[in-house]
Amino acid sequence: MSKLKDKLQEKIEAWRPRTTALLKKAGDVKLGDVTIGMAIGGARGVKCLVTDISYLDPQEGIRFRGFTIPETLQKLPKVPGSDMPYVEGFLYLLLTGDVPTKADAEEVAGELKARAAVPQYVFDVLRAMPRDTHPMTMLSAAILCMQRDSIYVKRYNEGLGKNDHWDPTYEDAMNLLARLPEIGAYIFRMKYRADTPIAPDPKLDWGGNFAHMMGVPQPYDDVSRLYFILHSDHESGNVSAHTGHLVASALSDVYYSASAMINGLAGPLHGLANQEVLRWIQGVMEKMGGKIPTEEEMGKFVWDTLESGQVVPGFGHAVLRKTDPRYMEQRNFCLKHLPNDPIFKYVDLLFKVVPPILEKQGKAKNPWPNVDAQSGVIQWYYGVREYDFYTCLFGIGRALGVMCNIIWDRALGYPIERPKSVTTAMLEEVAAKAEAAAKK
Ligand code: NMX
Ligand code: MLT
Repeated sequence: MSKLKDKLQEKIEAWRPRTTALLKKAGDVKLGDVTIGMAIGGARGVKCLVTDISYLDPQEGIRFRGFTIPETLQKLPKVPGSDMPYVEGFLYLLLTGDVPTKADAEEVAGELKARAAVPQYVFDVLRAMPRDTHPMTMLSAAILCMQRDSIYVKRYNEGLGKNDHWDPTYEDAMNLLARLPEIGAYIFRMKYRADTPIAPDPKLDWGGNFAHMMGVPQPYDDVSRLYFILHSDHESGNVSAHTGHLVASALSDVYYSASAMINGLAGPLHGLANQEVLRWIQGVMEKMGGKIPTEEEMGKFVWDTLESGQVVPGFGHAVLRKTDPRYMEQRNFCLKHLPNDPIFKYVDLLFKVVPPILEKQGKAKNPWPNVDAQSGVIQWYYGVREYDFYTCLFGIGRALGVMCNIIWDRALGYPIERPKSVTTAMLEEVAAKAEAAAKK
């Protein structure tokens, strides 16, 4: 067994009694109420998911295993010669809840390298798709076609005790994570770099190797490490994490789950917003003939977007009620590395102009920017300008969190997810009763 898996087993065995005790002693204790607004409104605010991998506070933003983004970046061991941590060390943190040593991170790096070979049939599937297929469709299909290799399915069919489900899930999850950087970079090079894939370099770490296979020089390796860490997890309720969990709850293996989570991420209200931001900015730039607009001019573009019934991409959030700390971390990166980039100037101008407009319009509950408003500009600056690829980067990062969540779902024996639905007539009846009671 790998050291990480050993450690995880210890953690799981120590954790299980907590879940069992909660269910046994406090299963009937209420967590909150569900209103008609919540039921019609996308289950917003309904507390009915459990995860210990990350927690999102509306005011503070994300904490990974209890650590804020700056704390996470500061505590994790760094790749030699880089400013950024090993993504492998971050995976260790997400899975176990413990901060790894450099040796721990390198051990995980070794484990992932040993699992990294992408089967030839994955490339064959990608090559069989029309070249203008969206890269998220390609990524989803590449993941799905590896389902035939699922160790979980094999072990399940042989007869697997409930307490052991996490073990082959771990094997599948680590195999999938190990292969994702090469699959992502292959799609990029096949589609956008005249079909010139670059072979992996086994000496490099997960993030560094991705940058190498993308063919983008330093400091893109650090950009990749930062990007994957920032996008990894955002508690359980967002569409991608929730989809991964939901599909896995039917005991579908991680390939089915991860492919589905990629499909959810591909929507413009979720991960695809990062390509939409760049598309929107490019449109404004074209209209401005490349010149940086004044605040008034930019304000007019924002109002035009709102008045045409579209959302301003990269702004608003279902949970956050302040600027996303992932936005701030990337903004700090831009201020350090690309302060004079024209697209960064646009993005920064939007930071100034959009929130007061959204407040004035009075619809969005959160007028502040989210992670997607800043992520594209960094990619653009380093030469990755094919913005329909950006959500794949999000997806590769998000797989880290989703895989950790599914392993723990299995470890704690979470059941198949099955919330209850009601009809509109039932809601009307509840509403009428509440109105009558209020009149008494
Ligand atoms: N531009 C214009 N209108 C907005 C925006 C925005 N950026 N954000 C929210 N609204 C509208 C929203 O469409 C809704 O309108 P209506 O009542 O006509 O249906 C109203 O404000 C209330 O929405 P909220 O409750 O504030 O937001 P909700 O929780 O429903 O949705 C988002 C959250 C993130 C989907 C929404 O803010 C949005 O569409 N933002 C733009 C797209 C985006 O940046 N998505 C990426 C989110 C982060 N991620 O990576 O996933
Ligand atoms: C995410 O990272 O998943 C997005 O910010 C969306 C969310 O948390 O709802």
